[in-house]
Amino acid sequence: MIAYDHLADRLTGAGHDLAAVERALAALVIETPSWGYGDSGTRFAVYQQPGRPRDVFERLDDAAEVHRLTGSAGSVALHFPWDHVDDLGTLRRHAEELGLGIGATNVNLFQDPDYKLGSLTHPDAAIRRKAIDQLLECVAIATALGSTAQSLWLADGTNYPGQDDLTGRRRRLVESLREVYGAMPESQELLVEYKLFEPAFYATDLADWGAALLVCQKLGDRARVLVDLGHHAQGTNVEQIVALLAEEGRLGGFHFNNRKYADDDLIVGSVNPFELFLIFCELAAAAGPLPRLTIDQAHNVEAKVEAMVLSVVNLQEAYAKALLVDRAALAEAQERGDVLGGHEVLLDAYRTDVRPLCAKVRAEGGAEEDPVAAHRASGYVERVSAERGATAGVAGGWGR
Ligand code: RM4
Ligand code: MN
Ligand code: MN
Repeated sequence: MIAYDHLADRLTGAGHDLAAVERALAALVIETPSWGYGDSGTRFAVYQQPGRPRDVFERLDDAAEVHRLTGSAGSVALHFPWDHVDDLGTLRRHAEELGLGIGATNVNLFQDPDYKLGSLTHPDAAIRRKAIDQLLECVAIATALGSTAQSLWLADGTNYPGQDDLTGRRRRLVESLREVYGAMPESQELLVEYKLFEPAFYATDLADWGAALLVCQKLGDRARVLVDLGHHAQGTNVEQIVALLAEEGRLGGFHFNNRKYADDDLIVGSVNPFELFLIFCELAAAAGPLPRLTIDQAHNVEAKVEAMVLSVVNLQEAYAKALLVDRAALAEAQERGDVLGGHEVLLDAYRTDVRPLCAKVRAEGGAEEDPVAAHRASGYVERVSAERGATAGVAGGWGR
């Protein structure tokens, strides 16, 4: 606690309302992805990990462990049909018993062979019908589970100029989504994700935030854009996109991860922690509550629960630093036209070692001061490895 007391003295002395910062930090809710606990890999190989969950119930068990350690991961995003169960009531109860909420419902429109040339934009009306029906089924699943968001990422796109009509695909997309949006209950929002490329390599149907935003504006107020940190061109200023969407009231949320090259799904904050901090600076500055914050990482060689724990810790620290930005000093420097003054205000917050603060908030909330060390010492992986055994052919992710 010496480190905390020292930090608290310094921050209080600098005029920060430490209690308010701690309250905001304690209220942080991160959704972790069910698909991040199961098998995943690259197109070259899928490596099975010891203790890998065998079904969605065990994926939720792993998510509960991440929440127990960090205190901020109390919600789980699901992916269908990867998380398909015959009885949704049992799944909902299992989550409740673990103290978890159900986050966004994600639809998988990218693995059925029928979707090879697209789903909601497919040139064949019968395939579009199938994709729309699948989305409508997800709306019903979300309702049964008490989920308040449909999260949509489309793999739709073309590989060659001339393969399909770009305007036609756009029209089909809007028409398909209008039907889905029209069927969604008021309690659900539609999150529209975009991605520059992959699996399509010529033209992705929802390639950027502008394309996603236009669709949302056509649909209605409950359609908002979802920003995945791995889905932009190199060098894109993501925090500026965040500021713009927030200002327009169309920032639906995030898929957090980090990347070096493309959609690498690395631990959030591991490669570019400064970008993560700047994103949280925009979130902390925007009016209203935080948008939906979801981790979207499917790890290949990292230990999955530990990687998720570290991701949540990195998010907590980025948020804590953003809460420590001296907003008055920042505004004053900007007003003065002091180019480096504002920059230095941000750097001062970014360079603050917030680990003792985050540790204290976690401990007060019943979680762990050092979640990664506690996880390693807990024997969790060894225990679930013994319980779950090495089962081949487990569904629920890329490995299936
Ligand atoms: C995509 C995208 C989606 C996720 C799938 C598994 O690249 O990020 O959000 O559901 O991967
Ligand atoms: Mn994503
Ligand atoms: Mn992705």
